[in-house]
Amino acid sequence: MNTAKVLAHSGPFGMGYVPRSRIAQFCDDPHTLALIDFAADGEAAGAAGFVSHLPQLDGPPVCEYWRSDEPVTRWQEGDFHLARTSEFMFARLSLPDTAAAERDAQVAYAALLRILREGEFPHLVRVWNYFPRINAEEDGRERYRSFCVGRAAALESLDAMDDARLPAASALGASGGGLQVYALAAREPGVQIENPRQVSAFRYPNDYGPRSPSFSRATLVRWRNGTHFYISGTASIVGHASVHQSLEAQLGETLANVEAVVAQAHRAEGLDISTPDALSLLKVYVRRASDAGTVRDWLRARLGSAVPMAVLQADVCRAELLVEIEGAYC
Ligand code: 3EB
Repeated sequence: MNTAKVLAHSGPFGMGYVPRSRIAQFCDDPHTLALIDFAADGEAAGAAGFVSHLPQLDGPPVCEYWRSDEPVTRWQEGDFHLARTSEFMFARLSLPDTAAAERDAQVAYAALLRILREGEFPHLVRVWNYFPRINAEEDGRERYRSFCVGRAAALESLDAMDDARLPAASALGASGGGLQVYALAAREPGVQIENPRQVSAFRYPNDYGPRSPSFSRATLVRWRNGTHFYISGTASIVGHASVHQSLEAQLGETLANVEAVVAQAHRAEGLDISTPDALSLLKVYVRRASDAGTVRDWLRARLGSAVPMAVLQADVCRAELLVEIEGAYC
């Protein structure tokens, strides 16, 4: 397989999807930064592999593959699996499943920040958060809202709650595992990009939970050899309100939001792409598995066939939302 082409990129690493049947060759390659198997039967073995419990719904099975130009140094610290190069650090953590979403988030973020600071990569630029039963009630509150409380408490206690430094993020409900967090961190902060169509999530009113979600809509990172752009999970939200009930209308609004954030980065920071069809990677989360084909066809009709895409089953963090899209340019 021509991974050079699959992972054509600028900056210190590339991201792409590779057929699951071909991952053996990457498992213990020192350039493999991350190998993410979405399915639960855990083929992504090797030091860099892990399973995200987000079943893939479209096409032949793929794994998400991150390849570093520099060989990575890998180690473990407590529950954390860590990898670094001279320029960035990648951390991941899986906790056991619990009935304590708030505490888990607090523990995970406090430990994550400490480890990143010790490693001298104190600035989170992109974070993924997955945990089961995200919309279920626990101690009288939706688990997602409790997660937001715990995350905010940890960031605050470590003096990392500066709005302008919050990373891009995704937070979705998985079909198994406990809290899983994986994160990319840098020596310098990324440039936060917000979406002019949406209220910043860190300013959501408390109708959506006692602590607003601690993330930015996107971050732009100027690495030594090129710029990356990381777009948070993006849904059918205008202002701070969820809009539309139908899948197609939600898709339209979601894509308009992704377009807006790419255009904003182009305008404000000179990102060299201005539309989402030029992204390097899209990940699409659908709540109902039966929507996968419709969503894929709808997106292909608008974005063409160039952008690599995977459609995964996941619960979006507001119960009324059916679809969420994240992306990266690298
Ligand atoms: C939203 O726009 C949809 O809590 O980390 C998207 C991305 C969402 C990240 C998070 C939540 C998070 O509010 C939900």
